[in-house]
Amino acid sequence: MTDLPPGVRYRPGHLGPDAQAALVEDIRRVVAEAPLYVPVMPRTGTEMSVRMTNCGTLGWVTDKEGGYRYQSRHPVTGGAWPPIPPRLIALWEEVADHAWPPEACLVNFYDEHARMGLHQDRDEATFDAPVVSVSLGDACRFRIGGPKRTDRTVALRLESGDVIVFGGESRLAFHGVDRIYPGSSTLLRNGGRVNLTLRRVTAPERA
Ligand code: MD3
Ligand code: FE
Repeated sequence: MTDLPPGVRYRPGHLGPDAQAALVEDIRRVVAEAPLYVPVMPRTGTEMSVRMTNCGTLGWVTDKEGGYRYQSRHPVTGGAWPPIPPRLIALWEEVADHAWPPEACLVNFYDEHARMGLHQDRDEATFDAPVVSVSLGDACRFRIGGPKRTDRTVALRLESGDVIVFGGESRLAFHGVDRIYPGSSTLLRNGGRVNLTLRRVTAPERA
């Protein structure tokens, strides 16, 4: 097995078929209220190939003028994000090993051509909490390295139902999605891959 960076807790097949199907129904309801939109890179205005939406009190968005940020409203509809479905809150409580609840759940949809370049997640005000990732639908080749862009990377095939927790020193690791494996899952009727990331965005205030 590939050696993963310290701080990564990989749980292949953590979600069984029924749990995966239930999450897909939850996400269909989220997307009905907060439609997938086309995120655009800061400054260049280049469209990303991944389609995105969010649930939670805060959602991650990007556009040409405003750049990468969290905000409480959908950039297209202007409505508040729908709440994080209870079964995702329960999953966080089960695997995150963190005292505070997630504030954001980013929903990434990949069609067969979509990918995500190597990047760090550092738009959050605290890195104390881990990021919890859930893969649904078609498999992908996921790549993760270290805290420097030039660090050696390892690739991993993520399958539907896999859950990964990125905590500790892996929280600032560079990572990306090289490719989707079309037709590798029948979970989504029209194919593609959904990735959910549960995150803490703000630092909890001290008592
Ligand atoms: C490691 N998403 O949304 S999930 C992202 O599959 C993102 O959609 C990918 O990278 C996807 O930012 C990868 C795995 C993941 C997510 C967040 C991380 C790995 C991470 C944050 C820190 C370190
Ligand atoms: Fe990321």
